[in-house]
Amino acid sequence: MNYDSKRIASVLTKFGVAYDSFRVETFHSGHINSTHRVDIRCKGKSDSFVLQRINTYVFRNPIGIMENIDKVTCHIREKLISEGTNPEGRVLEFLKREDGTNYYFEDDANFWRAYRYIDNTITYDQAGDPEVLRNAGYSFGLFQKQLCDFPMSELNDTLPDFHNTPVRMKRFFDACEKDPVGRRKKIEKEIAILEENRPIWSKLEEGRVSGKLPLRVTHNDTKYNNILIDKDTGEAVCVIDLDTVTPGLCAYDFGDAIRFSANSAAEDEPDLSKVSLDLDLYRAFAEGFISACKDFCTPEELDSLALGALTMTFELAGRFLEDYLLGDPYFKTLHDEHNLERGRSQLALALDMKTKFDQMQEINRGIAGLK
Ligand code: GN1
Ligand code: MG
Repeated sequence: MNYDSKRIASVLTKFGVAYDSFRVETFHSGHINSTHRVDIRCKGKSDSFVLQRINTYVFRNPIGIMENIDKVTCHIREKLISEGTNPEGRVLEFLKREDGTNYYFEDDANFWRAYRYIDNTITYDQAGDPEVLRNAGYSFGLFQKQLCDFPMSELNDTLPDFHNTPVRMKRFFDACEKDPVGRRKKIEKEIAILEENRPIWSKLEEGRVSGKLPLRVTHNDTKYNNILIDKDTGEAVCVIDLDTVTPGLCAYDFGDAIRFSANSAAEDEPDLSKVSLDLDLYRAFAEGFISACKDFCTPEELDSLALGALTMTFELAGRFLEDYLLGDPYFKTLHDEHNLERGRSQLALALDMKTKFDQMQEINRGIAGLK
């Protein structure tokens, strides 16, 4: 659904923001929610906000999500203050309405939230500079560190099994069986590859079930464009897109970030010869992430991070291909075969990672100081 600028800006008034004039810019990089930057002028002063309409097909319990976000952002803010850091621009600040809620539930299709825009920042869809990626790795690791004493039981379980790869793959194989829109014939090869690699993509979940890998509060959607980078210094200042914050494994965050940011091509690159794991980018992210995590993570966790990258990449291949089989109800697509291209591209990346797995492990062990 498209909304005109006037309608978007008018939602801000529900959050107590008044204006004389406004300008709206829509962001297109997220695959799920609709995101708009709204710049306002009021009595000669300027201010900027980000307004989002939550996809309630994907997020079935948006109030539960906003409660989680409120708790998690408060925890991080308090932590920053106690360390003597000014939290402004370091953690998202959601606007509250008169009744204290941080959302505006207009109707089932229109669930809105707003937060303060953080000035002088940018997001990247692809990693160029390893130094900036190292900073991003550090900030995603720090995010887990800031939350490592958060009482996990206080979080609503808004996305059960979000990164439970075997459960995700079962949904994919079920969709293959049903083949509701007749697309299966295009992906027989991909189905066979995913089946063959079952022992690999099942392993991380086995570590969770056995208790070898502990649950932590994780972000779960650590794409490079989910972190705000300072335009001048390249410092990664604030983690955004907190919808998926739930208990998870440290390796999910490391893995999903690598899948996206250490890929030599875009997530949906159709020319598979361009898709590979760039080990320099891998190392840069790993250096940042592991330096923030190594004090609170167990050696087993640190040793599971490379497997996390492989697992998250197989998982996303399965998720995109499942969405393709179902007729694209979940991810926003630009054309009919977009999810097919994304799925194939992720699978090519996973297969390349498989050939580099020993090098990935060695890099991580070196940084973490493991034998
Ligand atoms: C979605 O909304 P966005 O683009 O940050 C998805 C992630 C996927 C990602 C793939 C809630 O994230 O899980 O990894 O697309 N978010 C949800 O690009 O499903
Ligand atoms: Mg997201």
